[in-house]
Amino acid sequence: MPIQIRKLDSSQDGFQQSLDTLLAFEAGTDDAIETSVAKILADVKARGDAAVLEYTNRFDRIPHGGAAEMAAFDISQAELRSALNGLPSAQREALQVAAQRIRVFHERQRDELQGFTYTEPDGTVLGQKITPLDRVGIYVPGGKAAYPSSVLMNAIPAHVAGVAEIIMVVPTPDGIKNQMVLAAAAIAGVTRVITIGGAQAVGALAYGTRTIAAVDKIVGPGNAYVAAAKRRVFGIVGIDMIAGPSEILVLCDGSTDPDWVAMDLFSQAEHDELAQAILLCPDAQYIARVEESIARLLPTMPRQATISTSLADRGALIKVRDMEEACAIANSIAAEHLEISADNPQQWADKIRHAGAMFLGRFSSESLGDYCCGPNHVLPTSRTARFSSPLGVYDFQKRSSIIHVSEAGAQTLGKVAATLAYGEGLQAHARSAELRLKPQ
Ligand code: HSO
Ligand code: ZN
Repeated sequence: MPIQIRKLDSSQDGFQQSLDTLLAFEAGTDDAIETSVAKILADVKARGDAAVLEYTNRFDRIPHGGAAEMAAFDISQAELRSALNGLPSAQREALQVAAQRIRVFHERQRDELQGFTYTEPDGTVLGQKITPLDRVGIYVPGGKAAYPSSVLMNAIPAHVAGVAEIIMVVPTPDGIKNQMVLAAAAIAGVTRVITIGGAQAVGALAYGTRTIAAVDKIVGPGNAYVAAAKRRVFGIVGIDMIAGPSEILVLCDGSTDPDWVAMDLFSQAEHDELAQAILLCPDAQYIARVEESIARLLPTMPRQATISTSLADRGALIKVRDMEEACAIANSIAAEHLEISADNPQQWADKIRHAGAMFLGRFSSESLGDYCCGPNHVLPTSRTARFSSPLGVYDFQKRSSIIHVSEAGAQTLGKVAATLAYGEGLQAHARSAELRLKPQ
């Protein structure tokens, strides 16, 4: 069966329009979901634990007639530890290596983000102080998209930032716990794990209940209900981002083993039917070889149904004039992940302004970054890399301005402030500044 993936050529008429159509993606808002999320949130706000209990027992089908107490949904630190110790040693060690590398990268990020002060000649001191958030909530999906790697990627930056309390929520439909997710929580420095999920968990974290303290920010991916709930509680708490489907853009000079490129495209396509995998290459013959690799390798993939839908609906193999043009197109796509599979990748990376993460050279497969290189795998999707950044330590910190005016400083600044305040018609402002002026 010939593989369905669209082929485009940048030199052909209508290319720009085809590209625009390919990239157009808007997460639809569903009225039914919005209505039900609004109701759940209001209920959790009004009735707290009782509502969380009811929704959890109903949606996650908790066995034995339903837990009667919120405490039954807590997973103890001892259980987290035993999940870690119970893993096959290869898995345990892989998680530990990944966690350590993610920690090292994020510690570097923290160290780059120090506050500052400076002193003016009259003794006035100005500065910026960085403080970690007090308490954050990490949402971890249950079921199909329960990724232990995402537990590490969300919790470690929070821990490195110095957040005192990291509360993880993870639904356990039918009471089934994902041991690797619990093990990742044990490694990442999560303070408390609660087996609740959905909009009710987001509500509990945002408003607080008798047994769950309200957090300051909620991060982590989730289904449409969780995304809708995060949007609604934004403002009461901070949120990270609303992540869209995964994307990979491979920019290849035509000399990488085509099987490698095909598998890299699959690696994101296998996440989701809506994921997007695109190749940009100046060599038409090479594109034909990648197509051949795709056709040969696809039937070997357990997730071939998801991959082929993703490739057929949202994928593309694009012939470009040259690598220069490939970079220009890559900038307009602003992909979540950009692989530059070429000799001397740095010369092309220098031209890239918009990408969530750049993978340089033929050996940097995106999958390595998804798990264990160290940089975060929570990245801006759906072209938002034009204005936003990977999840990082900075998402778990905030800044306060420091202003310490000397007596001499108050004399010069007082006159400036008073003049501007009178201009704005704000007498109290003006006089507050003037009271500190010494009589002439
Ligand atoms: N590629 C995903 C992250 C992930 N991959 C988790 C495997 N596990 C983010 O776009
Ligand atoms: Zn991935």
